[in-house]
Amino acid sequence: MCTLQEVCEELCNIIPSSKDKFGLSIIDKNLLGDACFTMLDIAVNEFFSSNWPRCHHLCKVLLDITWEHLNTGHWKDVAISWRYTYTFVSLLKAASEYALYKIGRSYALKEAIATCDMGLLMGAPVLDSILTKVVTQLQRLSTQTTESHSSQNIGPDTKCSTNIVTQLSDVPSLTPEYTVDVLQCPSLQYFMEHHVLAAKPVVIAGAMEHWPAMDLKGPRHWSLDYIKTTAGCRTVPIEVGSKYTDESWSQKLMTVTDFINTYIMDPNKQAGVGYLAQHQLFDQIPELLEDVSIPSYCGLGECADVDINAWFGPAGTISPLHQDPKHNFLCQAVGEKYLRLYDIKYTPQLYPHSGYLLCNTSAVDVESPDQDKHPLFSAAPYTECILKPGQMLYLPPKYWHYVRSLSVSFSVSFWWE
Ligand SMILES: O=C(O)CCC(=O)C(=O)O
Repeated sequence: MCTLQEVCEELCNIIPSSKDKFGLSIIDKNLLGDACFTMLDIAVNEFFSSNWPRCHHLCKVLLDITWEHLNTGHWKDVAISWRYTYTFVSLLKAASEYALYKIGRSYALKEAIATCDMGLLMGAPVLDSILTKVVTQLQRLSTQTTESHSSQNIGPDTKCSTNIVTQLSDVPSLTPEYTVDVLQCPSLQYFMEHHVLAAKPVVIAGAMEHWPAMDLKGPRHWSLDYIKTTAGCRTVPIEVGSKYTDESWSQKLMTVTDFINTYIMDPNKQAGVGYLAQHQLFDQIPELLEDVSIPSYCGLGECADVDINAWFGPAGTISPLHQDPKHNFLCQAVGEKYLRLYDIKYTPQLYPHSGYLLCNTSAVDVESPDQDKHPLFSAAPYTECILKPGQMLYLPPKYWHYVRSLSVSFSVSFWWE
């Protein structure tokens, strides 16, 4: 038997201690309907009675029902109450799984971590982002268990750190007069005047040297072992296919370790190209945020919010020519990327897709354009660069950019306003 008190203590007492502190009142009862809300109410009662198998079973049913609502119509039209429900139920299910793990179901700890990740990916934050806190603690407990097992089995010194192999492939030759300027840590004032106000891209070098992720000898250097240890058991969305405009492109959920083994380590690319792209990994795993640093230039923005996204993948990932609404620093932590850039004034020569969803994306295959379909494209002036580790590219809002990785690569983008 594992009591509610034990579960709550091991999860750092962050789970509310009684039903009335649970905060279910933010859910619109009418929207959920009587049957669904009653089932949720019973699941909470079972949770507070430490009836783990029953609570777990009800949560599975509730997540199935909620999943249907989350996947009907456009994501932006999904009522927030369904997303709150998904988060609350994920929390109950993860805590029940932890209790089941404590009474002998050894795989249930991994399940609890995956349950929290699904809640983080599909739900909406409740109770002061409780799922992030719970999963951080579950991950800590899981790492302690793994470490105690591996020290029993192989001893502490047998672990070696696998640096990410960043061999380059298909490197394009750049035309010197088209290459983007590279500046060594310009002053804020110079950067503001010559790049932000002039809406002109620039590569900044020497401004990422203090990142723990970049410190080859430090404990937080982004080796494969480090990424697996810090994030390996976490579930993330992976884009599969060479680019998101292809018919065969799809998305799937997998753990970071499975992603690395399948798409980064396999030199034959049997599974095709997989890309952990535009994912708010640092919100999901706040520990990783300690490895990077928001570029000080973002302080020039009027709004303090900065959207941080991870872009981790093998050589050959392609982000088709597209534009984003905010200022961007694309920071290269591992490996190299080729970028082709077009000023917004050349938009008519770039053939944006028609239709709401892809109107920020060009229909042109930048490195192999179809002259018949897109005759104006080849005359559009552009600049280009190969972004190297430790360099960050500034992109003004709406500036068109095409990105192809030349090696295994990990970039972090900072979008600011
Ligand atoms: O690195 C990539 O593949 C794309 C990055 C990008 O489009 C961005 O940061 O806005």
